[in-house]
Amino acid sequence: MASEAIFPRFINEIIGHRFEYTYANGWRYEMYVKNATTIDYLIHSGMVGGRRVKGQRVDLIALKKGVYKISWTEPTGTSVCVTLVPAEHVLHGVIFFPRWVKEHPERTVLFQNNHLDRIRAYRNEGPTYPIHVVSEFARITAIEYVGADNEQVVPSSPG
Ligand code: FER
Repeated sequence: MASEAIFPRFINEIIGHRFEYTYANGWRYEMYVKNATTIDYLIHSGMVGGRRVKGQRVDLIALKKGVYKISWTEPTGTSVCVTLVPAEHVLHGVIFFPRWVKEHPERTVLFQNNHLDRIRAYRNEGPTYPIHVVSEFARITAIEYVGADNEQVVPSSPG
């Protein structure tokens, strides 16, 4: 991918970090950048508060030193694009929720890794449209370096 060729070395500066942040709408999230292609995360509050995901594949790029963009599509069909400027404790997220998640957010509030077949069945059932777009800035309230590929940062859960 062309974007990876521009600032490959800067990507190493975000890998292994855990971020806590609160969107302007009050939604509180925690994201661990596990490696160059993977995040784990917890959603503490908001429309899908209580949701937990390990091993989400993402596209991670650096626009320049200190400015990162992480984009992905969930098994739910939800797509997310988060731009982070850690040094300024700020990020911006755009979340594109399929209609079924907007109508039944509780169906996605679980430790997703234990329920992938059910989640994919919901996704395939839909409805997908109209997409519910949430575009918000967030304040980063905590940054911690915990190292790459650390499975303890976002632990598995029975739920
Ligand atoms: C984020 C915004 C949205 C994020 C995750 C999501 C880990 C995921 C939403 C969903 O799965 O419904 O900043 O960070």
